[in-house]
Amino acid sequence: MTVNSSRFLADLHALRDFGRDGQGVRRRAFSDPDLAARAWLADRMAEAGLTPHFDPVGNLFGLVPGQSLLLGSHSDTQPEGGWLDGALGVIAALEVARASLEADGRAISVVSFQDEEGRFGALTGSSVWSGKLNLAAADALVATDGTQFSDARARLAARASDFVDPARFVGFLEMHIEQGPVLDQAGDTIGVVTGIVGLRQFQITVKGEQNHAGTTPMAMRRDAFVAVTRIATLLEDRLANIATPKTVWTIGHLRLEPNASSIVPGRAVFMLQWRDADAERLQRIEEAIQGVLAEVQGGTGCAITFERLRQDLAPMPMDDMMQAELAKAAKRVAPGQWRSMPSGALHDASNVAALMPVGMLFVPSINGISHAFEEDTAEDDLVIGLKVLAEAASRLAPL
Ligand code: HGY
Ligand code: MN
Ligand code: MN
Repeated sequence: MTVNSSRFLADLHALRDFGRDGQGVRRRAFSDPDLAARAWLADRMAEAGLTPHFDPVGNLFGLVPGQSLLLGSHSDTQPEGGWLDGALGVIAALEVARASLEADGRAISVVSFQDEEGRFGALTGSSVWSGKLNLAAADALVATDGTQFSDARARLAARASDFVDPARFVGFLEMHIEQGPVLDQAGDTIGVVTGIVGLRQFQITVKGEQNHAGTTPMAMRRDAFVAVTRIATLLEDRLANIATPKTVWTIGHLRLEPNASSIVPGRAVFMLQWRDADAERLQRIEEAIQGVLAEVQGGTGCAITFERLRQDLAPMPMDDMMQAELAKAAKRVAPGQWRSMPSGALHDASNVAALMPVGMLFVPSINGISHAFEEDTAEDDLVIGLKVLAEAASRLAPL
């Protein structure tokens, strides 16, 4: 098959316009731009000769009849997202499937999973499709903006059909930007992914005592924000002898109440997530975190509780045969410009790996930036990645 790189790039730039904000994109799951993007994608799938199929949770498939290889990623974004995170894998999949149909080639289907970026849960669309999260539990998920998943997905109810049977696919390939600095710093173009990290996340609530910022002596305060800062600082210390240089933990969402400059904050709610490639180390970190929470509770007099958010995402190795086919294609298309490497970011491939053989390939992120409007990749690298994906898919897909 021969992919059409200008058509691929034109579709990629067209998708960018749904929710565009300067160089980046705001296209949260089930937002207006997301629904408009999915409608446009469904039309492009139909024009390509694929059958568009929305499932009950907003996953959009472009199907060929019978058994096929599934290619895809996600088209929703972070609140401040880059234009390529997810979108690249969806449009690359569309171009490869389209080119294969034009060449009467092998059977390739396409998917854009919904809510990979976790407005509601974590990789919500592929979690439900893969059976890791049941629909009722997903429907109960509430976004930080108060929207409930059941209400959000109702926006696509008119187009929703049943869940696609995973048994119709022989495997899944996802092309994605690296979202980190490795390829960019090494001057490589292709990463063949060996495995995807695991992730755990707590929602932590700190209850102190709301009081007057002028009349409350420091020694009498139960300041929720002070407790949060102590937790963050102690984590550095307590995780130092557990973590490796690849272990990460992040406090990325914090609500301080009542969030007023003359009031000692009485309540804080924040998300703490941690990631590692080793399941046992994820557990040890969780135990250390619980120790830190107890210690800070004792030291500040604040009541500190936690709730595990998002179903656990275990570290997931990529299929050996898929890796071998991607490496073979990378060797031919980008000789001396490729490497095998782990993924520090999560991907729907983690969930799909529970159902079928899965492989992933990366292209570089300029300066390693992602989950930011500045996210970008050289177009030549995007096209090289497309060609590697096409070559591997043409060998893996059924006739
Ligand atoms: O957070 C992640 O790793 C993914 O980009 N949602
Ligand atoms: Mn992504
Ligand atoms: Mn992302």
